[in-house]
Amino acid sequence: MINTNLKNIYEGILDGNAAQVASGVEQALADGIAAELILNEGMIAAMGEVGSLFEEGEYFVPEMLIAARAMQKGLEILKPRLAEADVKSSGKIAIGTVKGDLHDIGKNLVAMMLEGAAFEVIDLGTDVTPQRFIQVIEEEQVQIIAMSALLTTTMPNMKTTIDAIIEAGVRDQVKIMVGGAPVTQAYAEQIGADGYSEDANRAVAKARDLLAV
Ligand code: B1M
Repeated sequence: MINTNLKNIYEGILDGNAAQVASGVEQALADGIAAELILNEGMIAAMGEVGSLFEEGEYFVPEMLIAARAMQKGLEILKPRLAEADVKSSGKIAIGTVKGDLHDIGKNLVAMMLEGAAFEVIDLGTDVTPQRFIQVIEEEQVQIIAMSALLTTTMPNMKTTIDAIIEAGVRDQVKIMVGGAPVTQAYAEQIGADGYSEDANRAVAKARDLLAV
């Protein structure tokens, strides 16, 4: 840990202390630490540790939940710094966490970075049904459907959604991108997605790639 503020952010997330995370992020930005470093070294690293503590039986769902709230608080402050604000729209994307899955931090991060790269983003939230994805294709003429999943048990709902999109006859109207901790390039190919990315930055590059912008 290279800096006291990053340490405060990291520990604030582990303790679920949103106020400590907020002040840590503000102070780190004031000290000139790059937003991406704060995100990766302070916040994402801490959530990784929260996951490990959960696996080891040291943390339970309530601890994960308050850690997630503390991270969201920090992300709100970081958001304007992560967005590099282009003027021209790069394209229209609907993003959501698939049915049965309530994890939204990674999805929010991807949405934030896409907005920062001037994509118009429709955030469908969590636990998004295949029908909702189809509705947004039909009603909003989005160019990309972006799906996130954090659970091995909900990952198959990406395939269910793609199958439903094909069934609805709208598959050729959109590109489909997938991501989330258990998702891989091989899985994306297996279920017929057009693109996969392992993190939010690469999601922006992939979206640009898919729309050739
Ligand atoms: Co849960 N959870 N959780 N959880 N949770 C995990 C995912 C888990 C790995 C923890 C563990 O065991 N180590 C485990 C899953 C195991 C598995 O499936 N193999 C797990 C479990 C088991 C559960 C429950 C089942 C626990 C229970 O109830 N017994 C339950 C399920 C609820 C449900 O969804 N139905 C549950 C609940 C929760 C909370 C609600 C308490 C909370 C979520 C709060 C919220 O999101 N608002 C929570 C949390 C916080 C976690 C961990 C600790 C952190 C997740 C996170 O936010 N990471 C997680 C452990 C871990 O990940 N180490 C865990 C930070 C975030 C920035 O990373 O989301 O991976 P991530 O996003 C990354 C990339 O994946 C990528 O970009 C982001 C970074 O740049 N990415 C995309 C994500 N989406 C993308 C989409 C793209 C491209 C890239 O294109 C479309």
